Amino acid sequence: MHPARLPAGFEWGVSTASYQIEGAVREDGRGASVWDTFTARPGVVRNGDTGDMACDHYHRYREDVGLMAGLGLDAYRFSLSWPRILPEGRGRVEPRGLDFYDRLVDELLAHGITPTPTLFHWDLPQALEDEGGWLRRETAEAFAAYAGVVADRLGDRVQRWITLNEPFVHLAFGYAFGVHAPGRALMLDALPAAHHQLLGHGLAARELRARGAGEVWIANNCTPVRDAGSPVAAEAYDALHNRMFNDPLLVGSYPDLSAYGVTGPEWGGIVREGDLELLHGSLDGLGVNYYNPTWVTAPGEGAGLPFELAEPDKDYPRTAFDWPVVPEGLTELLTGLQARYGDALPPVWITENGCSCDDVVRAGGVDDQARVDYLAAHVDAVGEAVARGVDVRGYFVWSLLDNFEWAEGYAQRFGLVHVDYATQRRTPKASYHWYRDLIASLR
Ligand code: GBH
Repeated sequence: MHPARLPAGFEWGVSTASYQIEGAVREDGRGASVWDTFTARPGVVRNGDTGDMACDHYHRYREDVGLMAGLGLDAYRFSLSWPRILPEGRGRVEPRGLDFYDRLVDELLAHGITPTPTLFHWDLPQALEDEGGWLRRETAEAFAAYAGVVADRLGDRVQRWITLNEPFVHLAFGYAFGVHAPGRALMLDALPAAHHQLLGHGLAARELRARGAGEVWIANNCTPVRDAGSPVAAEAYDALHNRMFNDPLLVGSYPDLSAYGVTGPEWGGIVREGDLELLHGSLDGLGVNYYNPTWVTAPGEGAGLPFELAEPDKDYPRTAFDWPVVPEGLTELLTGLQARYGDALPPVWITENGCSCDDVVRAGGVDDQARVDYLAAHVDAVGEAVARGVDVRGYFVWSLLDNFEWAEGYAQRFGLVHVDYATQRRTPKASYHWYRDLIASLR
């Protein structure tokens, strides 16, 4: 650890997302989301798990904020369930949905924790999906109206907003491969969902700013790309995963995908006049979600994509999810962003980082030494990036609690706090105590 390398005022946080923790999916007038629909389909989520109950955070948020206070956190990143607030996606507002987030924000502020809400973490109102979801421009407009409704209610106490979580992962898993909701397998025909999400970000940023709502960030999943046999394929992957979601916001253009035989979102009038101007410069902060690098090689015959994912070149340790553990990848990622975007790169927050482990539950507590090692090494990697001149302002662990891990259901656990789903009992793990001590040692 090199805590001295982290600037004064560096923020420590944790992240969660609405569908993954809240439960209460049919309470207080909440409308259905695409994840309610998707999890009702047989065979798409491990063990048939759903978010119906999840961590029951909707009813236990006070206890959960207490756990955050015990960590000594500066900030909490959570997401708002759009269909709790607008059950049909637009139009009629459900006041009980807004009331929940109002209470949560007040509880956080009472403990000195800065609320850092994300407006969209993948749980689109089903009513909007029925109209075509993010494949349609109208969804971006509905998103902006939703942002305005939320800012009108919370903007007096919330001063930073994250518009979208990982538009790349939502595009790829939800629309291109169909392993997440809404379960569409459109491959490259999914690309309009990239632009419409980003447009939603831009339109929402405008609504937020019109209400004097403080800072606007996005949380992009970023990965350093490693060439495992084809430099062109590696470049193509970097363009699709990273640059497609950072370039329009930071330099005002999409990467040239035609170089890789891909028709970009410019195609067929998806990107309209004025869109790129709206996106360019729309960020006050860049949220970076980092898990691991990606190894890429040339596509096989008829693959339909300009790359193929490859195995790592070395025997890296693996998480319980089998993801390679490569902390230096985070330093490489951050210095790479700085090198690519220079002065156009706003301050960066690591808005997610963490791992799933084979936690050992004992009478006296939960042993998750692998998570402690993972987090310590990644915090150190952030320190190294700061030492090399990258303006990183904070670090959020994914996640506070074990929770609904999308297609893996409850099988993968990412929490600093163990959740016994049968009783909803929360038990802080060794990593919780480690994080608390780290934060305290840097005060
Ligand atoms: C995030 O997505 C989400 O924002 C969050 O909701 C989720 O719970 C959390 O991370 C944990 O999954 O095939 O070995 O190269 C993360 C997106 C996409 C990151 C898959 C890691 C592949 C690892 N992830 N990726 S590997």
